[in-house]
Amino acid sequence: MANSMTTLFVLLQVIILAFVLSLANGQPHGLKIGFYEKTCPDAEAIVKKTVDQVMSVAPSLAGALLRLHFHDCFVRGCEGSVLLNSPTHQAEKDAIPNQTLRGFQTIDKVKSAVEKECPGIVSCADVLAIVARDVTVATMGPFYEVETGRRDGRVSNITEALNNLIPPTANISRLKAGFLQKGLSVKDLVVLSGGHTIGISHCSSFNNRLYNFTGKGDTDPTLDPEYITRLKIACKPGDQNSIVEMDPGSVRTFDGDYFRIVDKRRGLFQSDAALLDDSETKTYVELQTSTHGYTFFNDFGVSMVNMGRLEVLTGNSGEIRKVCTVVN
Ligand code: HEM
Ligand SMILES: *[C@@H]1O[C@H](CO)[C@@H](O)[C@H](O)[C@H]1NC(C)=O
Ligand SMILES: *[C@@H]1O[C@H](CO)[C@@H](O)[C@H](O)[C@H]1NC(C)=O
Ligand SMILES: *[C@@H]1O[C@H](CO)[C@@H](O)[C@H](O)[C@H]1NC(C)=O
Ligand SMILES: CC(=O)N[C@H]1CO[C@H](CO)[C@@H](O)[C@@H]1O
Repeated sequence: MANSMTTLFVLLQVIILAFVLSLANGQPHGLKIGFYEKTCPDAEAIVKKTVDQVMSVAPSLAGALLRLHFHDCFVRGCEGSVLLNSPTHQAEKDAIPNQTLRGFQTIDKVKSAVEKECPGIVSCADVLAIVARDVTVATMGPFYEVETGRRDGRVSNITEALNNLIPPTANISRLKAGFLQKGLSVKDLVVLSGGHTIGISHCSSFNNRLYNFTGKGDTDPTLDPEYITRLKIACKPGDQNSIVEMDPGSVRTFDGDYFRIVDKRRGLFQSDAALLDDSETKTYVELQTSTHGYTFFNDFGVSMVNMGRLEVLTGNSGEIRKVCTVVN
């Protein structure tokens, strides 16, 4: 009796030790680099090949594809729910912030290519994460290893998208709260905002800053007046649909320009300009404009991995969707 108690006790200690070690390894989320090494060794190569093909004919999709991973992760975690169609128009896709999402067909194309090689193995959530990295690299941004092993969710809810996606009108407290609520840091906020170095925006996302900022027909005083004049040419009053480049002139190059732009008070959204309203984010922005303090490329990979861990489904949770737009 005493003997078996001792055995049990030792066993318990071993289990606790193993658990503590697994935490120390930084893998409590259950993801790892090279998750498909044995089950689908070419998965990442197939994704990259398809992304490169798409980039060669439609380079303007780079930004859209990076943004999809962000919108996926912030609503219910990185589990592919942003991709689901809803016959009743109540899915995340149907929410206002998602009406400007693009690139869904590219994800379907990548997923089909992967399915052809290894049916039912690679999740749509992982496809989004790998594609986000590959478009970053394709636009000359940093390479970082993507952790994989995510599984796909079965729910997509319009209200959750509205509640979790931060609007471009957000001030710094709202931005910080939105990221902290997800377990991401203020540094992740400023670093990941640098994703706005590629891609476009519709006038609807910042029109208020140009024409009727406080309801008095005024402009946003924090936006460079010369830049306002330029933006007004591209975006007439009430214009929702025209598009502008967020990093004019290098919209297809992933570089550190974003921080120079924000520093010059030419960040397109209030949420970009807001990064100058907090000492930590402001210091980061300013450091990135100098050569000695430039760490953005490294930081971006780290923060993307952090974002890619949000509320992931692993093990036996969720499923591996066959087609990304519908649950199995
Ligand atoms: C911090 C909060 C954020 C806000 C408020 C925000 C807001 C926006 C808005 C309003 C647009 C323009 C949509 C349109 O009108 O077409 C946009 C585009 C974009 N965002 Fe963000 N964003 C945020 C964070 C991020 C993050 C974390 C990433 C990725 C790391 C990201 C990557 C992009 C990219 C690449 C585009 C260009 C999309 C395209 O070319 O279609 N954003 N964002
Ligand atoms: C969607 O999410 C909201 C907010 O969390 C919740 O109140 C609502 O019941 C959900 N809708 C469905 C259909 O599950
Ligand atoms: C920031 O925005 C939130 C709502 O999004 C508002 O409650 C808060 O008062 C604002 N803070 C400042 C300092 O303007
Ligand atoms: C500006 O906003 C105010 C208050 O919301 C509104 O009454 C007014 O009609 C708007 N002006 C224009 C030109 O849209
Ligand atoms: C990309 C996408 O699915 N956009 C949808 C956003 O929501 C509107 C309104 O529900 C739909 O018409 C769009 O197709």
